[in-house]
Amino acid sequence: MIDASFLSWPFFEDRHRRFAEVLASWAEKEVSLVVDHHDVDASCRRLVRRLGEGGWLKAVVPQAYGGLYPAFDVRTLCLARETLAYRDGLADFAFAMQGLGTGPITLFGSEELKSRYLPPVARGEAIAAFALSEPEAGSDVAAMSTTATPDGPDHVRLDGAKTWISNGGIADHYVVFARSGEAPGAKGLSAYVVDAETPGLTVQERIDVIAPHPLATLRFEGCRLPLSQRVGGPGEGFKVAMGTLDVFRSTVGAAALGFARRAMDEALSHASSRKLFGAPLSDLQMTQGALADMATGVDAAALLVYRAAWTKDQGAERVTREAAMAKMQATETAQAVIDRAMQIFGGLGVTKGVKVEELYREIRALRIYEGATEVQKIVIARELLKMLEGQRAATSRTAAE
Ligand code: COS
Repeated sequence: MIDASFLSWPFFEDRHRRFAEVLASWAEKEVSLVVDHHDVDASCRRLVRRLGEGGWLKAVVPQAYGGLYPAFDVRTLCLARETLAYRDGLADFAFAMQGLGTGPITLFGSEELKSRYLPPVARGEAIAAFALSEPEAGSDVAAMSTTATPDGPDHVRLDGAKTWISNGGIADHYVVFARSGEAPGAKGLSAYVVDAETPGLTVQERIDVIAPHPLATLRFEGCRLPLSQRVGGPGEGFKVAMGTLDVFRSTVGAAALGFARRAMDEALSHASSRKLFGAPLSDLQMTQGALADMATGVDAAALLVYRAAWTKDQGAERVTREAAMAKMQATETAQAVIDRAMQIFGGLGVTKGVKVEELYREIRALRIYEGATEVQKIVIARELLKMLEGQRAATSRTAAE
């Protein structure tokens, strides 16, 4: 990475700086040995195993279950995703899904679920997944229609479909959200851990996307589960989903930063070596303007990502607004930075096999998954309006006293 000066920012401690440096050199050596973009299933299985053997997946679970720290250290998660994404999109994906796929268990699961599911994930011996989206409910989570119906005193049965499920088809277990019916809308959902081999769960279809990774539609037909598989209380599924996304949305921003920094570095080295009109491309002021805009955008996005991560690590109960800002700004900026890098590369930039072409495909989904940019705008505006409401209520209380 040409400019790693952000590591000296006060958001970080020395343990973070060491983590990022050692992971960067590990990834430089290891990732290309195991990644084959033409076989994403095998690549992700190998990546999870290698990340586990390297000890890197300890960052996604708490210390008591084989992890690094007593609770999530969001700065470590962000640095891991940024560093891995800089190297390769699939490496970031494999790491991120181990975290998102067990995040609900870490944050809301019973002791029994934690001890059963977290240690193998930290060792890279089990693959995790998070199944929230449905064909008719992606952004509008409360509209989901997969049902969890009581089946005897201690069981539920799941019926419905989940789609765009990352690691669908290769995961060993899924955290699945379903309508359990305690109340209408957001208050009537619950979350369950479903083992991949549970009868009634099938992979209906694999989905191919512009930056391929394991992705599928899952079908649940009379999929019977003991209630002990529920994550959190009955009707708490929406809170479980949103609480998990509050942690992981900042990390999506971090992955976008990794892609953007790589595009920046590719553009810088190309612009300084490619000759045009008898001089390096980087001598042209238009190129310099582009590089300056790219670098400034990257730093601004990084400040928002690490502000959100630091705020959570300082003990904030919710970082809904900060995480939404970080995710939105970093993914949108990364898309623009990569696009400009491609422009600097010219015809070479759109050529298959060239890194900026890969980055151009890799970044696109990040503006959509874990809450599209438009959803982040709704979340940010609602949080601001809530603050105003709180302030008005406080003012009228003071006036009444
Ligand atoms: N943490 C804890 N609780 C939260 C929360 C959070 N981050 N966000 C909302 N809640 C609570 C609310 O406080 C509310 O409870 P109260 O009524 O007791 O106040 C309840 O959950 C319902 O919230 P809200 O009214 O905001 O629900 P909506 O259905 O209107 O939510 C959005 C709308 C768009 C915010 C939500 O559906 C969302 O984030 N969608 C995107 C989901 C997503 O990321 N999809 C991609 C799939 S993962 S790849």
